[in-house]
Amino acid sequence: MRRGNTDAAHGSGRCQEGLQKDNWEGHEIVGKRYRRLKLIFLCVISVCCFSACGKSEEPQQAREDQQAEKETDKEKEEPELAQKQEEEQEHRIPAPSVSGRLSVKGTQLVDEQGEAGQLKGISTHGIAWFPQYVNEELFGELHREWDVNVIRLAMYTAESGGYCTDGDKEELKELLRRGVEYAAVQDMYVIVDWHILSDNDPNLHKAEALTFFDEMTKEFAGMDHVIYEICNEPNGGTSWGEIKSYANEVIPVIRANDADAVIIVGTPNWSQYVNEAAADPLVGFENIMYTLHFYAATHTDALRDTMTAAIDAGLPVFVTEYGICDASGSGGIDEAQADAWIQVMDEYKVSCVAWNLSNKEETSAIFRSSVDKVSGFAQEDLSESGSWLYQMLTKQKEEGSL
Ligand code: IDC
Repeated sequence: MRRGNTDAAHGSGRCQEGLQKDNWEGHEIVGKRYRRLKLIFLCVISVCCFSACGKSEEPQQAREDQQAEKETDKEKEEPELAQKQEEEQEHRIPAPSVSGRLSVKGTQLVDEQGEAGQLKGISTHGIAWFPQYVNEELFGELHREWDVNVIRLAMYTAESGGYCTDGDKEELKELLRRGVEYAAVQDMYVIVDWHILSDNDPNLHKAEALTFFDEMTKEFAGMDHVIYEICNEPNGGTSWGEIKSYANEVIPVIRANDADAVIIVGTPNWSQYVNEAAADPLVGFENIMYTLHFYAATHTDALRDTMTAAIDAGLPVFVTEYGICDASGSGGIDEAQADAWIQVMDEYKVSCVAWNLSNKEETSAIFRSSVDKVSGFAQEDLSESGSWLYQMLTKQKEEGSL
């Protein structure tokens, strides 16, 4: 307020001064001043007009820029959105960096946000026999190019080179450590599989299992991407009761070191009788899932029905091993049955892991037996099982390329 008044007073004083100079010189001075004032006035007006014009163009320009930006964003977002929708439709858990530690809610495997989803991946062959495929390049390639988000490390407990028979325990544990580390670096989940098979009953090597899981879970505690499978395939008449009694001893050992990692428990008859587990599940533990295995050329509707009935009855099922050939791991492929299995697993959001990551001369191996490389695979390096798996995982039904 005060400042305005002072300015006004100054202005009127200057005017009076100019009008008092009534002579030629005075006229001249007044004329000069008048011209100068006119010039200043014109300058001010043109500056104002110019800036006003500029200003009026600015929002227009900004609007156009914003629009263009929005359109580029939209263009960028559209494929991202489509991809997200596709993923949502597919129920795939992307990776540990996105989904964090997994847990079990009802019958479902869920991510850290509680969203249910599937893991899809590949199992190694016995790591004692095919250690060369436990390598970081290959794991990275499987994640990036095959959309694999889980690797299963199969460690046989019996057979030749088995952990509880004549295998080199330290070497085997070292392979597991490396596999767990490579999976972490390559942003995938990993299953540590105590692969009983010819040893039929997990109780046979229970003492060693207890020591092994105690040691491993101490080392891997706090690693969110590690999942434990405590007995691959009980068989040879091993009952659910016997498996339960083994699980009731092994699970507390794991829980003492890792309070909430997902633990997968095998079921009778080569992990097929999930109905028995559904009728009498383990009690008192969280984050437990139950194993079902199938080989599509052998196991068809009847086993699919057993699986869906068990899930419908409330059992969380994880298919930690399957093949699209017969149960020997060889023989012919049944693609129609394989597709029927995938369809029902997708429908029920059942996670699944294909057997096996090797070039062994058997149908279930995903690499051709003539191919010795251990990473950098191309389409022509894949066996029939490998091609099917690659196309299924990457959703390319036509000839895909690596
Ligand atoms: C098979 C391998 C084969 C190996 C054999 C050892 O493919 O090369 O000689 O084990 O006995 C399973 C088992 C899995 C089998 C697989 C195929 O979990 O170890 O691997 N299979 O027979 N259950 C059903 C089939």
